[in-house]
Amino acid sequence: MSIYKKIAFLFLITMLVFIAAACSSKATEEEGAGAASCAPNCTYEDLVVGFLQTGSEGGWRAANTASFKETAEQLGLTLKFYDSQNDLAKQVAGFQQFIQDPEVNVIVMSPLEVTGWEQVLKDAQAAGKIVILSDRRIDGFEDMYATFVGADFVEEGRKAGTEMCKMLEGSDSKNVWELQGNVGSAPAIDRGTGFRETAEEGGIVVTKTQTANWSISEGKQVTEAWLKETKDVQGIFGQNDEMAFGAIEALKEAGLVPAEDVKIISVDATSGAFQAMLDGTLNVTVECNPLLAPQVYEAALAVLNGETLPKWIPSEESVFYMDDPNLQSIADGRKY
Ligand code: GYE
Repeated sequence: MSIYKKIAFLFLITMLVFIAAACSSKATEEEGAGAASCAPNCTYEDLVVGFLQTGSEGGWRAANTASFKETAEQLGLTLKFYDSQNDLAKQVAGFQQFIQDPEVNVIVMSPLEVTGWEQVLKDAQAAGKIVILSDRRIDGFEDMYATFVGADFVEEGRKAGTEMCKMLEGSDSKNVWELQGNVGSAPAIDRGTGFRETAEEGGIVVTKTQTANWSISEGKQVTEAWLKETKDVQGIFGQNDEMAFGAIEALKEAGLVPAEDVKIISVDATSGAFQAMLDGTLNVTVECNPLLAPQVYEAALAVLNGETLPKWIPSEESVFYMDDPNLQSIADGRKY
């Protein structure tokens, strides 16, 4: 074969390789952040998940983090775990880090706040990264993430309001104090909205409300400060278990009997809440399920294989009561 024919042949082969490469990357771009080259037969081994956790603010978060780490191991997928230390700027920086990471094909985020995500979502889409929200929603930009796996926080608030109405039925005054989660977060905003929706129907007045950042110590400090002003309170709504535990301590030190003199409702239903109910200091806990990883990873694999999912995949939840005769056996059967 003449040298010219060899050159022409080599040139032809090179062109074909380039065209093939352009086609495949073009396919992924066209499908946007979705189907990977292994689609539709990707398996969990093909998943490399960059997970942006909020931080480590309590029992619920610890169970949620364990769910992601343990389930990743069980399924054989690669998990890159990023602790945002409850700092929004750190969470955004972690997001950018995963966008730059060529190995990561799915970014899962538990957003600290509902706003501030436009630019990184655009960058993730441009980089062909699949984005899934876990545990907490954001405001808008639904076309920029594949799905949200998590609870209906408004409904959790409604459940708490309904239970507080039942307990304060017949009470002359119905003054309730609310301990909120971190300002700007979906659970803090939505649980407050839902609680007022049903509580006000029962004549409840939320006379004091303030963030205690999901923590026992701040829940105690805030309640102590309020008790110095007045003891005219008939109920306390802790937007999570830890803040309610803080309020319980403050009430005891102020000589009031928690769950009797003042009715107390929390959200999460962690093992600590069951212990408080068994101790007779917490009346009701509204469950918020932290074991979200199996649903999140299932969604991630489906999108990696090119499927389109509903924008919200709700988690299953209940309500638990101090005066439930089966409380001990329920508590014994809990995973968190
Ligand atoms: O209720 C609280 C945690 O995002 C649902 O965050 C979660 C909340 C949970 O700090 O305990």
